[in-house]
Amino acid sequence: MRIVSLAGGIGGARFLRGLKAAAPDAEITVIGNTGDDITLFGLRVCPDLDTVMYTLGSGINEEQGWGRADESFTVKEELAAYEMEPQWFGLGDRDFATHIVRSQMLAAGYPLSQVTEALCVRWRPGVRLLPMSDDQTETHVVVSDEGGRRAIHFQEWWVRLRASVPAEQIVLVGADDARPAPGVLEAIRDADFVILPPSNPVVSIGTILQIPGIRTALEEKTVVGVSPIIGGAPVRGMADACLTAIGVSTSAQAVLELYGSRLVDGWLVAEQDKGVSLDGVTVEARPLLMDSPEATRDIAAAALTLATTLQA
Ligand code: FO1
Repeated sequence: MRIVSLAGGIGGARFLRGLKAAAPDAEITVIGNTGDDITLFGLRVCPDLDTVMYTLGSGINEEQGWGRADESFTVKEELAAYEMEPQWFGLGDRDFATHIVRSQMLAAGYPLSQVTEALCVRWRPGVRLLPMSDDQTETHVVVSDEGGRRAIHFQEWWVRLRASVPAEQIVLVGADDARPAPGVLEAIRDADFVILPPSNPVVSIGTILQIPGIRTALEEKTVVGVSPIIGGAPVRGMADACLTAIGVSTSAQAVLELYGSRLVDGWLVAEQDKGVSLDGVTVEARPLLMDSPEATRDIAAAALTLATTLQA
């Protein structure tokens, strides 16, 4: 069985762990969001790719859902001693090694997809991890505060401001000129079906869908999504702030309509959202809290069962 899954940050990576447990013999290709990527201290940081790689490779800081386990922050402290900015992004010593290897390979001319493949030789995530594109794109957020109206990097809005300042616009810079990374369209074409994890529908899944060609390719496939919103609130993260920024209400119904029935064939919602419906989409209600590996595996298994049913 060949499965393709679009993944963003913490929720997506955790869901993928359940997907692997639910389909241990499947060939899983993960198309990772790179809109969160940022260059810091001359190093290219790819948060969503690293979160998937570390989570599935058992190197993740489990409580945080990002960064490495058993971390130390000596380099970060030394950079702060030199009054280097930014100091609001927590890069750990072990994590720095990943960004040094990645930056060295990128500087040598390797595309991000080959760099990611090389990093995964060590981490062995048990899935094929592809960046959505080898072309550099970045999510920037337009805000107005005492500094006036300006665009800031998504990470500054997300980490330094904790999305406390309304995002007037969320823009994927470079989207129009970006091409799907090698293997992305082929993986979608060859997949038995596609699963959309409960990742952020705007800055993770939504970002991947903005790469020209990806949404069109997905519309040809059987796609089952898992709602990231339970009972009007995101389970984790700040998807509500992102949805508000694009004028979409924070509900399982609104996210399903955002994705649309051309893209999504099946939609898993939590029991309190069982009234959700959209023509052309099979909606199924079940517990959606990924509060244990078993619960996560069961949610992924339900998505696979629904996809198999719809495929028939
Ligand atoms: N998130 C935070 O809330 N605070 C941080 O200091 C932080 C550092 C960080 C370093 C490396 C990395 O891969 C991720 C990091 N994140 C941090 C998470 C990151 O902002 C999010 O994982 C994604 O960009 C959104 O899903």
